[in-house]
Amino acid sequence: MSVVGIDVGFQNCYIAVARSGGIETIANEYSDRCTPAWVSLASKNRTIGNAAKGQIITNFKNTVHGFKKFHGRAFDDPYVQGEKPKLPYSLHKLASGNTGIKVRYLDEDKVFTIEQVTAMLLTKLKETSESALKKPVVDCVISVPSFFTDAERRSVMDATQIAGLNCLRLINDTTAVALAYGIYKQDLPTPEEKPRNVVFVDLGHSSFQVSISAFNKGKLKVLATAFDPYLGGRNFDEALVDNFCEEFKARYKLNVRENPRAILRLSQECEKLKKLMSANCSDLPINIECFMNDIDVTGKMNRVQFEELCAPFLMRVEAPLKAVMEQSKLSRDEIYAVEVVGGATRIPSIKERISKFFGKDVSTTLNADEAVARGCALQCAIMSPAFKVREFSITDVVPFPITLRWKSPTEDGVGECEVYSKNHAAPFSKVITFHKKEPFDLEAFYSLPQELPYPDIRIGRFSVQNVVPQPDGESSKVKVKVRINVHGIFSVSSASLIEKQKGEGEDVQMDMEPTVQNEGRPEDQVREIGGSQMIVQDKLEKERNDAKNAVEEYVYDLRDKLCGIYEKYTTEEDSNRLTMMLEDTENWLYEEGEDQDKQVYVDKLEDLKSFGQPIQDKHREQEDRPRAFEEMGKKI
Ligand code: ATP
Ligand code: K
Ligand code: MG
Repeated sequence: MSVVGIDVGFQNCYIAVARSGGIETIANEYSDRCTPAWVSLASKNRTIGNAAKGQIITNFKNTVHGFKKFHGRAFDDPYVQGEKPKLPYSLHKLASGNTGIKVRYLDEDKVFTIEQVTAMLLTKLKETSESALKKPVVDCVISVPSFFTDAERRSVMDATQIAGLNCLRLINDTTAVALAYGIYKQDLPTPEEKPRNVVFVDLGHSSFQVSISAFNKGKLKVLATAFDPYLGGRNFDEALVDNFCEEFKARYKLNVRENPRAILRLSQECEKLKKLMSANCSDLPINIECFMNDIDVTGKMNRVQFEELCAPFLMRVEAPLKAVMEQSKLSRDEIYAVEVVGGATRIPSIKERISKFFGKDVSTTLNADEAVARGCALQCAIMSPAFKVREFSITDVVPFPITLRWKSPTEDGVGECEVYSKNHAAPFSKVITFHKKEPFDLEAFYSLPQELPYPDIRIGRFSVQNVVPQPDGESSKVKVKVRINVHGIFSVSSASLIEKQKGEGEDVQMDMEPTVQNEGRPEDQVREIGGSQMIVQDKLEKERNDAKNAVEEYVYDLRDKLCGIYEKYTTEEDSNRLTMMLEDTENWLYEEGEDQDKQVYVDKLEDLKSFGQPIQDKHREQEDRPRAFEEMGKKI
């Protein structure tokens, strides 16, 4: 069993694994511990992660990034509609009403579901963990933002399935961080003592999350969470981009907005500038050569200007901090520490605002980039029977209150009740008792639309069938079990009819499977292209490329040697003929040989080798001869 934790960020993904030495964050094939959440589709293959990010300028229409918050969202959702004009790739409304992504892949127009795109990314992260652990990886724990709703979580779970992963738990980002913080702490209060309350703040590229956890030895309980699902480092990049677009328009008469490539390059430079600004107060330059119409552009900005420009975003930092404190009912002096993670907490004025609000310095004892992944791996280790790790119990919370409404065809009584209040403990099962004479429907939805990150309040519909009256014609008692599971997903998990027995007899319980009728998410849209087909395609493309490279390498190698070490083993005439052949092959590789099937390259290489090999053999024979003598000489 594998112990792997994955932080799937809006921008950056990290993987932590358990090895004998403990939890370790691992690097990908670029020796980079961060794998960008980018997927690039092309006419021959897909590239994912660092390589995909490298395609952004050349293949921008088919290079997909910033898709994390399309999970479970309707295409008509205001957020999706707001993102659409900013993206270099196209979005597409799926038959289900959900958001799909439209690209050219294998020379065809293709629409991928968001689950498929995330599955591609997860496949890459799976491979990276497999090469680090040198064994297959299936079991893992994956992080999601604490404000992810049922639909978003189900969508992420579908993606893990397509990628062939078995996600043991979807854990909230800030809860993973709390685990990474608490599990090794030796000095936590005993269970009888007052808990230690710690605030965790995660400001990533796309979102802002805050939570308060109460720690005692061996356990953590999340008290409250709050968030601004739309505040992140990207807002600061966008503010800089807007600023320079205007400036370049005025100074260079360039309409940058009309040129997606230019916008992408400017975004990259603005992000760099933003990061530099975290360490410098003075004027910092931005220079882009041949930006548009062969014009080089330059600009500059200092921190004061930056903060002024970003004031509307900086102002939004306080609200979630306030909200989380109010919900926890703690006073500021009951807060032991404020731990900050997430790349964007490096912005000095963000830190200042957090620290000012709590009246204490923020702590940066956790690794700002890797804490979430480490927490995920720790959770996976706890759940794995194969791995010994300190006992640690985690109680999380429900982010949004959930209401259940019931309806029968004829019996009057449409009723509803809130089954989970905000910050209710999770995971958690509840049994609700109904008195019914006939089958009935249950509908679960979020009670407070204004708190949700999107307008769709639906969670699911469930029907409870086979309900009949008691023999005496009275209503039957029906017990329905509802659950928020370890992933934070709601379900009606079982239903049973209690049959009253006459006289002294015990009541008899009859179990019934409630039928799930989840609307808005047809199962079939998820799996129309399995991940494995694409993996095979990638593998074929890699083999094809390798075969082509082998021809190229052979050409260069043999040409070098013909005027070097092979010179005395061939006649001038043969050597000239072969050199000509190599030159032809080289030209061919750039022309019609540029894009051939693997077998064509294999044959070509064989062909060249039939001329090269005899020379190479002769050379080896000569080289080996004196050595053979030497060895014999030694024996004698
Ligand atoms: P999310 O948590 O929203 O899904 P993520 O996990 O991908 O996103 P992080 O990796 O935590 O996000 O943070 C990335 C953000 O942090 C980017 O906006 C990046 O520009 C920003 N960032 C990283 N380093 C710095 C720095 N030194 N100064 C300012 N911003 C920084
Ligand atoms: K991250
Ligand atoms: Mg993050």
